[in-house]
Amino acid sequence: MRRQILKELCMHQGQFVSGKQLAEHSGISRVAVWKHIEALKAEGYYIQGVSGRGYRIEDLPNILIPEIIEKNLSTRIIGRKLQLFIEVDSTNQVARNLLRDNRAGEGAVIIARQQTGGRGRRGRSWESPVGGLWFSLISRPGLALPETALLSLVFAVAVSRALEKFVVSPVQIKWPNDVFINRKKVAGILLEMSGELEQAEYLISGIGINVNQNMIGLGSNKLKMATSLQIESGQQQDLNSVLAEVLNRLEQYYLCFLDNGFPSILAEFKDRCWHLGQNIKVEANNRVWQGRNIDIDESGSLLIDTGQKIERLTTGDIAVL
Ligand code: BT5
Repeated sequence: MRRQILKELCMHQGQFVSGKQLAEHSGISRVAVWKHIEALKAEGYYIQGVSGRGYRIEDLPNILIPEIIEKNLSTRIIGRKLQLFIEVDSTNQVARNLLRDNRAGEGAVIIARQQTGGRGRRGRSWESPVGGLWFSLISRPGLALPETALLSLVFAVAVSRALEKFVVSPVQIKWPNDVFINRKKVAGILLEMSGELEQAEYLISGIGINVNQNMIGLGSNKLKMATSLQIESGQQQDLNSVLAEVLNRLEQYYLCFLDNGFPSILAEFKDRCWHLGQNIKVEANNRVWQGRNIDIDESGSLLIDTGQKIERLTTGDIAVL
């Protein structure tokens, strides 16, 4: 019922909708409508109530409405089942719980307005306030684990391609899967999988995108190297449109990868990598390598020429020197 009221307010963006109309359309009393409105406000929605006029929703860009997202989807699999949560610890954890209970189908997407315990790679944390897109995609690509892991690079390309629609600057990638605009991180990807080496049982792809956070929202001191679509484009973006665009691109690249393999996407990956050809430092497994990043190969590995030999790395954190 609460979602129905929210949807009606969103459909009349910027206009007042009377309590009477909301009550009639939902089949409940006006007092019950008022109670739902109060609950929505407590969830963080900005709803203005003026006596004699009704209710009006503000700050529409930050409201996720599954029906609006679905309207903009051109996918067959990804996002056809969307589950929206107000607040969770981590959407990857919710996805894991759903899989444990056998309640998650292929292509299911779990989104949260905010996360209290958003996770990055290697135990790092991920800031996830209201205004960003925090979601996890469940899939079963039916590939061996090493091939499945390549999807983190594939998805970095898909997210970059999608975000390019909302900014003028190029959207670039830092290997293996960080998405950057003007050398600042706008999105991150965390892949979690389970299964046998020969075949992954399932894959949870957690994707976090900074959309409508400003410098303060990004916690300017804490995240000096972060940016958002709002900062880069100078305007707020509609979360529903951004998510739909991202899901459409994820499916496009996912299917291309399943049909043609990683080589079909590698050229675009390399084009978007701003550290290719540069001197870099890579930290992985408590070791540090330094040298020129000469290539990224068909297995998604990073090649660096250290001066003594060519090192081939499968994981690590890059800093450009
Ligand atoms: C990542 O880790 O970049 C993966 C982030 C994945 C987040 C999504 S949100 C939905 C799903 N549910 C989850 O719980 N997670 C996924 P990593 O490469 O380890 O980067 C983490 C580092 O990025 C942190 O140590 C910070 O320095 C920085 N960071 C944290 N929050 C950020 C933000 N919102 N924007 C940019 N940088 C951030």
